[in-house]
Amino acid sequence: MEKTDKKVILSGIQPTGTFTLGNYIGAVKNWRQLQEDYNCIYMIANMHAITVRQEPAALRKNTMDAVALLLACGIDPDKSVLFVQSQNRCHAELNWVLSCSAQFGELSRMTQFKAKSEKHPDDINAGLFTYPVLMAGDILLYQSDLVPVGADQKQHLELTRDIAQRFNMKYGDTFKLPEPYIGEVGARIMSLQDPFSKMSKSDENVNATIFILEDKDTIIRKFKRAVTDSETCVRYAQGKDGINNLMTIYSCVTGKSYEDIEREFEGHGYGDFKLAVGEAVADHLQPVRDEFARISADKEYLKEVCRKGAELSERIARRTMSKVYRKVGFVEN
Ligand code: ATP
Ligand code: LTN
Repeated sequence: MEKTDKKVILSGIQPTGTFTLGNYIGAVKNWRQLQEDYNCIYMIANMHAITVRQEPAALRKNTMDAVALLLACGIDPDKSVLFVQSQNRCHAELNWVLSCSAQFGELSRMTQFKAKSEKHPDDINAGLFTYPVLMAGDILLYQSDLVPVGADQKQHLELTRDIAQRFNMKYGDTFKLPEPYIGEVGARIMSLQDPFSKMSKSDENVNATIFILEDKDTIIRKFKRAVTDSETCVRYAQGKDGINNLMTIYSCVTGKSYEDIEREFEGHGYGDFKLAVGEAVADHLQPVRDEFARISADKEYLKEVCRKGAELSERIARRTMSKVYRKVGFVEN
């Protein structure tokens, strides 16, 4: 880490449960590859997670499981900085300063805020509203060049740039403006039960979501039940949202193009195709399951990874934080 000729990548994931195939394809799978060419910083966003109600013991367990899962997915703590957000206090500090630049109007326009407030009408807390400010701070603390996320986070990145630009105008050049890094294929994996909504950890219908630690039989069963259409031909086309989603998933885990897939299943029905997708996904995820079982048993190792990650990340973030405090006119300690 910290070779200055490489660009800086930062991304985060919330410890709100086992990762889904959407998280894996849309985010984590790319994170592993990016480690080779960039200075990567990956964060478990546990401060974001409490914007919706969490059971404390479950949050604690999910946080350590998320660290183990990222390691199992190939994030290497010797190549990247891997840390837990709450263990580096710069995130809370920058959040406050930036919240005095972010505008009520722009935060009101965030679609994730609208969706989550509809989903939790009894707990529309201020943290849910200012969630994107905390996220802007995560990114700006590391002077990040690129932020790999799924398509659902694009609006938050645009807001991050707006906040950074406004701060730079007001106080002088402080933050680098980050660019989103959104893969073309797989940026939005859809629910297996409703191809118009994204696959999500918190979907109430268990058949809608593939969790990456599920066993092969469960994965195949869920794919067999996936919603498709009334045709029988496997092809990527408008109006075939269910099949398009399955083709995207198959393409992401096998590396085959849509044309290859259409050719492979010419003359076959949806049943054969769904089975093939289920098998390919389960086989692709098998090493992750094995690694997770191995790594999550070693609690001391996990704690050590977190300790080292917290120290390294705070060392980098503190530089920006000191600059910010100076710029806004806070007196020095
Ligand atoms: P929740 O359902 O609890 O809101 P989530 O599944 O959206 O959570 P996050 O931790 O918010 O998960 O997101 C982690 C990363 O996974 C982000 O980069 C996000 O863009 C990406 N991601 C989430 N869902 C999908 C999806 N269905 N397809 C592609 N990428 C996704
Ligand atoms: N909100 C993000 C998680 C997240 C994040 C970040 C992603 C928190 N901080 C900083 C990229 C950069 C999500 O994926 N739902």
